[in-house]
Amino acid sequence: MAKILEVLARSVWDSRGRPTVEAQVAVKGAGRSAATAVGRAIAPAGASTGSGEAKCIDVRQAVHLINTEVRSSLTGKKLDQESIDRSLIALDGTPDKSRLGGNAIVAVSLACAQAAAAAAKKPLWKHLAGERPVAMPVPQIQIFGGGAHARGRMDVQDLMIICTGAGSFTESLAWTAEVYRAAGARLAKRNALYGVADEGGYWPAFKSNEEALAELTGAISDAGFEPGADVGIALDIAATQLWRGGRYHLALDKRDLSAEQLHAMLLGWIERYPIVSIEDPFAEHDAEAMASFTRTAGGRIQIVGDDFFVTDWKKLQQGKARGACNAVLLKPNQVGTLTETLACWRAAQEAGYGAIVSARSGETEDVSVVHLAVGWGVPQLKVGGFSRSERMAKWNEGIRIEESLGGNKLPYPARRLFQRPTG
Ligand code: 2PG
Ligand code: MG
Repeated sequence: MAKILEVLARSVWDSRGRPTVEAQVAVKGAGRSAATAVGRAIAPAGASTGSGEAKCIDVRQAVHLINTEVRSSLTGKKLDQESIDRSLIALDGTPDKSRLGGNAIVAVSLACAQAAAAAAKKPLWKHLAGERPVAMPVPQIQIFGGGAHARGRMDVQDLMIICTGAGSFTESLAWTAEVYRAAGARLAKRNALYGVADEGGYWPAFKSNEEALAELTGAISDAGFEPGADVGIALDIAATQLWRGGRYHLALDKRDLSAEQLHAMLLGWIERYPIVSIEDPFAEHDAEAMASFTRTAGGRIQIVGDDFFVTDWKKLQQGKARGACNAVLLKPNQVGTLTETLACWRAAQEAGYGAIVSARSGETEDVSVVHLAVGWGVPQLKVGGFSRSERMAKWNEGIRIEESLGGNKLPYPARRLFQRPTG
């Protein structure tokens, strides 16, 4: 097994122009004549974060700690992901990763995986998959951005599409391009096009949250697709952000809703629009509302826990026991290490939950998340919208991976995952 020669870190810039941590790990393969290899990874950053997430620390401090403590602890160690991640957790020594920082830890953990793949002369997805056959994940792609990613211009954070009828990852992107263009044309016609939000979806000026759903459904039709059959809608309500004094505050709609009222509103939306997935429909602490909504709507649509699970396998098991959600968002920086992210994906499989590997609203050119989804066999991928190069770099990496697989892959899972019962 390869050994770690050096670990170093630097401060680089993310898609919001904020500093973030890049880690670089140099390794030497087994055997005297083995060459050295280098892996790099950059920590992303969320804007709508769950309170249970690994805590990020000041970037200068994180870089300093990697260049000192982490370097001396990992140099000379075997490049075994689980034991590296165990060392990082032990070295940090806190329950929320607040000493070394979630940002330092995720950058080092991922850079080690990239270094291992480079030493094996394989792309990361192949290094992770080994001999297992893989499928391409189904993208959730943002068309309109709101919430914390567009200064609260609309309350719902992500209005996304899932090309449920597409036959491949590459075809999903081609369909998305049509819908994205059609949505832009609709907004321009109404003078409601205000540029793009943090994740590359349009920053819209709608009069109500529901108007955004109607416009998105219209854009799907304008692009020549049948809403529901070809292209479905996925929402991230990010409801933790809406919680004010015991109610859900919808500023655009000038309404304060109880959990029961929000439940009824979402059911109405599911009736009227081709919604196939809703993420964080209730706040992170509102397990009862989440379970009740899952009982009512979970047979028809995907209900995803993001802030609600924070990629923590224990929280997922508790959620399963209460009947809350039927899918989980997997964000490596939410929990800190790759090993813990993988543990959550394994717990999801055991629980019969769906899963989506997700990027963050603050991103970079780092495309590792695409490789994690393919290599681990996670069936869905969410990396934001259809503009801004930190997003497009990831979609384009998926195209390259799909092309490299040729005929040697498992069936594309879109239709299997999202076939809605008819009638
Ligand atoms: C989310 C993510 C991505 P953030 O809530 O799912 O859309 O946002 O990275 O700001 O938490
Ligand atoms: Mg979310």
